[in-house]
Amino acid sequence: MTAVDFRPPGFENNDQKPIGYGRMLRKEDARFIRGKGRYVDDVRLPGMLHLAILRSPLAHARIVRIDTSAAEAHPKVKAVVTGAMLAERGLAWMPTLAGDVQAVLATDKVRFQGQEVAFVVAEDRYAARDALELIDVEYEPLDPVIDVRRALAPDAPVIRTDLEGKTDNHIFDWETGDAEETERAFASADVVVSQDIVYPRVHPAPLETCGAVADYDRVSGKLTLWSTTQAPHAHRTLYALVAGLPEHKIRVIAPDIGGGFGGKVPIYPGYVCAIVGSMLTGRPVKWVEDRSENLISTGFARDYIMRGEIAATRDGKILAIRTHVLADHGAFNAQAAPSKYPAGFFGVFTGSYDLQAAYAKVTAVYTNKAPGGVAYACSFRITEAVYLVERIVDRLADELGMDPVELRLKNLLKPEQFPYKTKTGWVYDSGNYEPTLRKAMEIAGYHELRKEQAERRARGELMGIGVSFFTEAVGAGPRKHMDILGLGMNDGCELRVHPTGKAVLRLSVQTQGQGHETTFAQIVAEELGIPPDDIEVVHGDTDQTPFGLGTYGSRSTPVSGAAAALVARRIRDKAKIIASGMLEVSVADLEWRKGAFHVKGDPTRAVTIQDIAMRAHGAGDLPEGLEGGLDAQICYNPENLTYPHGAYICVVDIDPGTAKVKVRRFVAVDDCGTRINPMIIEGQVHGGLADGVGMALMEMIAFDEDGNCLGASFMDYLLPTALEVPDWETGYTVTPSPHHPIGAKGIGESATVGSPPAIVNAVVDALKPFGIRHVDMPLTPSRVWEAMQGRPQPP
Ligand code: MCN
Ligand code: CUN
Repeated sequence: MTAVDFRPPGFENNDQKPIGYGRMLRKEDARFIRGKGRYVDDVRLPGMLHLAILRSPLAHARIVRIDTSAAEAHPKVKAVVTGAMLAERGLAWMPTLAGDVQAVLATDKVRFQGQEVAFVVAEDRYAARDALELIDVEYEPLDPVIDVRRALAPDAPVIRTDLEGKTDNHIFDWETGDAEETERAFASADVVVSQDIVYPRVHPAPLETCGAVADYDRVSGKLTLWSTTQAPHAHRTLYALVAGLPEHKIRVIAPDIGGGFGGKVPIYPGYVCAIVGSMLTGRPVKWVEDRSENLISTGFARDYIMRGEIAATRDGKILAIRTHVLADHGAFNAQAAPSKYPAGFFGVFTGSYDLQAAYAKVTAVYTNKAPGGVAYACSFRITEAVYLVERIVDRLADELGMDPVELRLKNLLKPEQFPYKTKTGWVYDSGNYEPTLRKAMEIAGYHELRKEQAERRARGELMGIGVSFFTEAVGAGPRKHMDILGLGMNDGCELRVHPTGKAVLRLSVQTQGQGHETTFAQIVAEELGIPPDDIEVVHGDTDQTPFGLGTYGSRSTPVSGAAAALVARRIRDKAKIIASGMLEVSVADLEWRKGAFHVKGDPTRAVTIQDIAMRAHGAGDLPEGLEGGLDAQICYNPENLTYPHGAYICVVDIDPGTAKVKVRRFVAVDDCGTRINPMIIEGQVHGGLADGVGMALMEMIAFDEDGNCLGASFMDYLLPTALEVPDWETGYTVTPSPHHPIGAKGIGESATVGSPPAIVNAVVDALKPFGIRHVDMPLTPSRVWEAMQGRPQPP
């Protein structure tokens, strides 16, 4: 056996390693670009029936009577189910991931427009939809609570009359930091700035809406559920608890997912309806919602009304930050955040700055709107936190007459402060902030831009430059601090190396477009020297993968990525013992290089991982006490979150005649530690920046005073297209995570988190000549125009 100079295909002519190799194409794209992806709606089973859901036209009403007889008489209808029927079986309510309950089908009242009231199972999708129109529901309209500020008024109608003893719409108060210390810092400050800031309700709006195919086998008692889920294992346990079925009788399959963005973390009534439909009819049942249903009923994002306050010295040293938030959770508290974090990770609102004190209070309330709250690349509400801090830091710069970059540079945490414990108890693992901001300034040509702005201003043109700097916290666990409904946030991972040295990696996380089949193969390739193409990544099927909590909060790389590296190292440890036997040297005389164990000091003697795999499974002897095979399994419990950071600079021009904002340039410098696949990272960042342009300039789920959703189609809910976004200018720095085995931090939500404040800061900067200090998102032409006219904004 001689040593091969291992380089995976495509790497032969360079010294690149599997990790960090820039041109490693995505393995999954072979099927996507040929139209061979398999989504839930592509699942077609023999005898499959179709389910459609009747939704409430009213935001708040008592259900007086439901007459389903005409629908039942429809020749193609197999079943019509109401909340009352579910209630008889104890299935009318289901637990939410936040520990609340949510109606599967309304029984007593409807609580938001679009709420599920009844469902029909029919021979085809059209018949199911037609039959919905034959269901006659008599509603007694109730006063809707739409404005979150009104929800807490003593005379506000109580929405959750189903909860025993509930006499108001209050959900929780959550506090963090030290109120008194913060008050002292504010009292000692030269300058205090406060600002009311609204982060509007938005929607992740993935291309693929939610759906499920349920197939309950009455003979075996096994339920198979194909569903649009970001967390197959967690969902399975919830179904087990609701349906009283053992977990091994439930198989949850998440096939290809056409975008999740957090909207596919919650369990929706539609999934449960599909299961009930299949159990009732004994046939497979498909439910796929349409675009309007998705926009009005599945998990929204944000809806935080924030008051931010910042205290500083006259020369620009930030002393403290304080905030009070009113959080609109809709009719059911169904946000998906770790149990001990009812406001998600909003506690990182102190951002990237060295402060003396901080305090936040979040008050969450019920309103007659759709449930949700944690979605749209939010990193568990860090989007809201970063927007708050980056807006008030800009307000402070304005108040002090300082350049926003100078103010940030003066207050950013210093590299020697890491690991840094924030005033609200988060331990930032690593960071080196100033070079990241300097790099963004260099790419942007910041000082020249300021000169150009001055010249344009003199000519009456409206040009703005906006900066944001963010620190994220991604990769939930560890399990002792973080769980979802009692399920600890750690991830299983299994690796099997076959006799020929090919491998199968089984993951508990679930890709929705992030390219896991490629990047996780790269991690194992790096650790074991097996080419990425020889490593199959299996995920999204509870029968085929070990238990774990799923993909959201950019936790896949920090948690499952670490698990993949460590499970590969476990195999390598065993391989080393086998190699010592094969080479007849002691383990201490071996060194690992490029996919092979080499005898130290003798370049001619080595065995590759493939040689070792064959020996592990082969007929030859293995060292004393060693079992055959080359498989390993792990359950990785992260020590801490990872804390990526980034510096963004945006340049906008505003048409003084129409108030239309154009994003002229956008510079994004991200630091996600060790970069596994630079091309995929770039794609993640580009997508998140486009999200940011959408939220900053056009996206909002609005309601009229009766609670009618005004964003129920893409005519009303605007998404950015290639026309509205500039050519992104990206850069990066690398500050590895000290506790992650390969130093990687998450990246999947960074750009969505970091970009909205940069854009809004740029627009407000452009509007400075008008004396404008803040405009709430979305910065549509009409809002900007109103602000330019000095008219107050809509609440
Ligand atoms: N990556 C890398 N090097 C790093 C970090 C990440 O190469 N240092 C790669 C990863 O290996 C992975 C991708 O970048 O292929 C994203 O990794 P990570 O940051 O771990 O995020 P997740 O895989 O956990 O994805 C979740 C995140 C979230 S929470 C939302 S919301 C979001 C996002 O991903 N939804 C998306 N990006 C999305 N991208 C697509 N296409 N579709 C979605 O639904
Ligand atoms: Cu908050 S959206 Mo992502 O965590 O699935």
